[in-house]
Amino acid sequence: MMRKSFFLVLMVLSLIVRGEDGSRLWLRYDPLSAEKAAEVDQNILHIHADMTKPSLAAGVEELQKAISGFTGRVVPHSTRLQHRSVVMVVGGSRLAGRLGLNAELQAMHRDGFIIRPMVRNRQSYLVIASPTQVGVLYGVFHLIRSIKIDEFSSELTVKSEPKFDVRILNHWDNLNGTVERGYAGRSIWLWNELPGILSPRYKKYARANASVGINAMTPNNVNADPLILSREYLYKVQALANVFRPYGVRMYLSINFASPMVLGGLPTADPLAPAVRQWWIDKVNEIYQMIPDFGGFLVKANSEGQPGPLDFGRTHVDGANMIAEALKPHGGIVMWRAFVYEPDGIDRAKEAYLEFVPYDGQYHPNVTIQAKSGPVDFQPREPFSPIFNGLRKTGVTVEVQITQEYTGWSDHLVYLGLQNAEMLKSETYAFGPGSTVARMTDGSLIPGRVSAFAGVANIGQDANWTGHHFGQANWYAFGRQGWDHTLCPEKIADEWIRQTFTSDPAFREPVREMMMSSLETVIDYMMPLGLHHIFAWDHHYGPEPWCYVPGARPDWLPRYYHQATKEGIGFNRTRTGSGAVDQYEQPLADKFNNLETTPEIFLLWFHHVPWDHKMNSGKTLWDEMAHIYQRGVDSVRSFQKTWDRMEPFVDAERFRHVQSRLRTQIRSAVWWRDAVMLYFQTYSRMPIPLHLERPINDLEYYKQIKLPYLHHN
Ligand code: BDP
Repeated sequence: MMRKSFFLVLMVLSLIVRGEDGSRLWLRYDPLSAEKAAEVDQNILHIHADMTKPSLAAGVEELQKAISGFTGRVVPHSTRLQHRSVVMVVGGSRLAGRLGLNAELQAMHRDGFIIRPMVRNRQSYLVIASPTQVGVLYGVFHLIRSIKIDEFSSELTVKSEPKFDVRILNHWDNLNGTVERGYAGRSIWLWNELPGILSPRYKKYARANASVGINAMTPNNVNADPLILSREYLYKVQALANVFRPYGVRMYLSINFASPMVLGGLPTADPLAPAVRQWWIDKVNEIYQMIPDFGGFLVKANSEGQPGPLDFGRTHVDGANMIAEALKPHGGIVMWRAFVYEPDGIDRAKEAYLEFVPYDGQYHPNVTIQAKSGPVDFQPREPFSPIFNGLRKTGVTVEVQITQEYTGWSDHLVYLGLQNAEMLKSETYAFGPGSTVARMTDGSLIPGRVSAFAGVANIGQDANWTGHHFGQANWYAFGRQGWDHTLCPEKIADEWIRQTFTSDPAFREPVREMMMSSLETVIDYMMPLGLHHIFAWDHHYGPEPWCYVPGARPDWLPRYYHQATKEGIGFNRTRTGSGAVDQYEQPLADKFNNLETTPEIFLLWFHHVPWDHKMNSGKTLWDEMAHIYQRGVDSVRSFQKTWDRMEPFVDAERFRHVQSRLRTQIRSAVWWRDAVMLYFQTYSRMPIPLHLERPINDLEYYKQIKLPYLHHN
């Protein structure tokens, strides 16, 4: 009793001192209820693991930390197997043999794990076993999560294997410390201090990733500075890789295709030039000497001004395969981005497909074509990119954005687990029904290729890592979905809430509901019914459907996408327009080609529609738009009410932070509604239905707004 209350006082004191700044993410190991603590106390008395294995040592450290936080008891590590131990077992070891686990482990994915109660010589253990050390660590995190979300018991039995092999975060961080499209402060990589000083955040970062199964990362922007491949920077990269290694997070790098010229002083970067090929081979060898488990390269080539093989009269295949050949002897891969939009000039949404699909089958097996989930650019809602049904003999990777470039930065509460799930579940029909985007990319339907899931990170130096406390959920969900894309986003949100805040249903249920409606909400007040890219120039935060910048590429301007006229609005991608519908498989192509069968959520993506077109609701298109924008605003209002009711359940610091962000969100939502409706009204010349809220400023006011908020870094 004495001991317990002393412990509680200590915990409370430490909370007061530390404050609740969100820095612990979902890995908050606070005291459990007496009943739950007793269950843990009874079942986990010792931990047994081979401490010479770094990932197992990390697992022991984590479990000890968690249990001491949960129950106040330090669980000793024991070199002997003892009754009621957690036993960590790696496939192929003597211990695995003694426990009879080797055959089963051999048949498993290398990152997979088993958690199983076992009884030997009248002693009972909770075994966590995997073919690899890192897999055991994943099992440890699973066990800790089970405790937090009330799924733990002495009978806990789990067998879990990841769906994607490579689950990778792409940081768009520049070497000067800024972050492209980052809204959580400056870069966490302190390049100037590296390799000598290792910020404690690096290990915390790796731990957080391991806890959700993320096993790879690129630290630098896809608009890559060639300097990253210099010897000087490789030492820095090596230092980071060493910190990440025990947590199974492998280092990859974004590279600049012209590096052989800029760094190597060659006159060309032509992928067929022998000197260039040799330069890459030498560079790759140098990297593997320093980082033996290096993962490979991410390449943005011939896109938005980046150099690439096309500059030398070669193809993407030539470029990707040259680099793949340099990496192959070491087991490395090339993640070659498909975010290109040059050739056709009629419809940007068609271009990645046109540029990559004709070469299907020609890429080496260690190349994966990394394509954004939608055909344009991480919009609040897009249909899936047809490249996922076009490439059938090539490894393809879905790239999603975790950072909220197009969904309100870190100011708006938007749960992107929903957006990922919508994309991954989309039916492509490439090999008939069941050919979802997830199955086209996870190796199930195109075996023998790289299987990967990539996300553009939302992490920065902010104390809470992601700017918005709810941005953490997007990092969390990305990892969980990379591990298992069949997990329901609602379950993921629920897990995250319970670990990050509380399991109390009076908090958990309303907050989960808020998260579950948050994606539809942002779509409603930004770009409903298939509207897309009517964002303001460059910053992509607010609306600017009128935007015109002299000399700018037409496909960087909103009018290109909304095509509003006095008659109607929307991009005609049917057979009478750009014909993009025919990049989809049947029956989708016909379905999208026909106004009547196109789902209304994609209406203006595929069709140019008269303002008085009759919608399913019976309203005209114009009235429907007005209602939907209002619905988005109303929904943010309801988020505010929900959150204010949550005050008793949350620490003051996080409560106020989220409350303040919701206030920003409602102001932005009203801004979006008014600006977009007033602007399109100049075309439709129809009234905003009188029972809806009236605009609070006139159009001229909104047109004056330029970057109203400072950049976040
Ligand atoms: C766009 C971003 C730009 C990125 C580009 C990319 O606005 O900053 O460099 O995507 O993905 O959405 O390469």
